[in-house]
Amino acid sequence: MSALVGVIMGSRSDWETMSEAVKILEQFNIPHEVEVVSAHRTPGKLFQYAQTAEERGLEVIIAGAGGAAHLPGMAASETVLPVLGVPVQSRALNGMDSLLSIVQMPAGVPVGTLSIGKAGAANAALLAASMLGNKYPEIRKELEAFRRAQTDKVLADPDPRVE
Ligand code: RP5
Repeated sequence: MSALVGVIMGSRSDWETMSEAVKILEQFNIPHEVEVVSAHRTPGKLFQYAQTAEERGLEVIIAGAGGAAHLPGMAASETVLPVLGVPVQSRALNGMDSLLSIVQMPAGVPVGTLSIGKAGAANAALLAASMLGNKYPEIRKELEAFRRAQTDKVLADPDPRVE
């Protein structure tokens, strides 16, 4: 099966964060592709990526970027596929710059913005699984099993004093 989720990021330096999304996609056996696509350094590639995403079979795009993080918004401007934005934790401003750049889209071109950093990346993949689960029952099953296991783990070990 061709990739259903496209994971893009502004720089190789974003990989440490975005690999958390890819781990979940792998765990759920969701076909995906991963690529560095920069809004500032490779704008032509970004437009081509977003313009061809749907015809190539992608159903969701996860885009992570840091600093002046235009990647998710610019990708969303060139496709009607859902775009999930992950604000990468920048060194200078701790990711507040990334968050505000991604979340404050003007009405008309939405980006589903997740939280800053690794938790946001993991949640972007879980949200992608949730969207795809409406159409692909096997992905829905993986997501349900993940949530069940998470709940069982907490319930099985409720005393925080015991290591
Ligand atoms: C953004 O600039 C990238 O998404 C990255 O988070 C940030 C810094 O990039 P590098 O200078 O580390 O390549 O475009």
